[in-house]
Amino acid sequence: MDWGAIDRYAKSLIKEAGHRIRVSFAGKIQIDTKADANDLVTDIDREIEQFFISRIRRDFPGHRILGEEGFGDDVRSTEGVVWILDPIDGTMNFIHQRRNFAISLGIFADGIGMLGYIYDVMADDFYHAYRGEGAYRNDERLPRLEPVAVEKAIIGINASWVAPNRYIDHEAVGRLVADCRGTRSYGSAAIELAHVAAGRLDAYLSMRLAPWDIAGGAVIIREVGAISTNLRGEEPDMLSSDTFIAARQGLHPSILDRYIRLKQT
Ligand code: 2AM
Ligand code: CA
Ligand code: CA
Ligand code: CA
Repeated sequence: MDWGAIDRYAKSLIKEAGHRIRVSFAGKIQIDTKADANDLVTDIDREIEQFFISRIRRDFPGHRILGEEGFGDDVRSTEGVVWILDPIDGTMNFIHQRRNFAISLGIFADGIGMLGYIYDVMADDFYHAYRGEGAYRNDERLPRLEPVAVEKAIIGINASWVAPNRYIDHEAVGRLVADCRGTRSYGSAAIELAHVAAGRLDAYLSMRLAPWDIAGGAVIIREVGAISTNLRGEEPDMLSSDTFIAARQGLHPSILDRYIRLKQT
């Protein structure tokens, strides 16, 4: 497999998709809901996914595509090359803020993350990684992350964690929020993972993420020595949704051991 050629192809495809998204703001965007009233999708999410899929199918007919909006393949195994795509991660930000959303793509071979991309479209920040070859922001190498203690960590976490919820003991997480240096919430899993990779966040936690939310970011953060797992400490599975944490080494076990009490769901 010529991963260098696939890497160049994926980068130019993502840049073109980003351009299409920016242009879309000139027209009217149609907003629909999915599972509930706050689960939003637009015609642009669908168009961008279809744009990727038509190109990848034309140029890499042996590869499969797993995309959030469902235009790709019915992927039930990790065999072969699988492109895992979120055409717009942070759709609510896309609609309400017109910024703070990203294109996220991970390219996996037999379940191993080979290439990862996060494109913060409006900031024009492009993050990429090639397994074993390091992670980059706008072609500048990101340094390996040093360990940090909870007391000095900035943690990406949604406010819903500290209200009673069905996934975790919110009082234990409340102690994490109190003990750490500060918390942030950006509304795009991909952008939060890019911040972890770049050292602007020390950890990011989510109660429920899908493979397309994390596929690109997982490849990128691994290259700077950070760890991503579910909240049981297991490697993320690229075929189903689960809880999620990405953090620097050292911080990852201390958060899970000291502050995360999962409910039986
Ligand atoms: P989306 O914008 O692509 O839907 C918001 O906090 C983050 O969670 C975004 O990355 C968003 O991705 C993701 N998200 C929203 N609803 C989700 C769901 N039901 N399952 C998994 N991830 C979700
Ligand atoms: Ca969505
Ligand atoms: Ca997403
Ligand atoms: Ca999405």
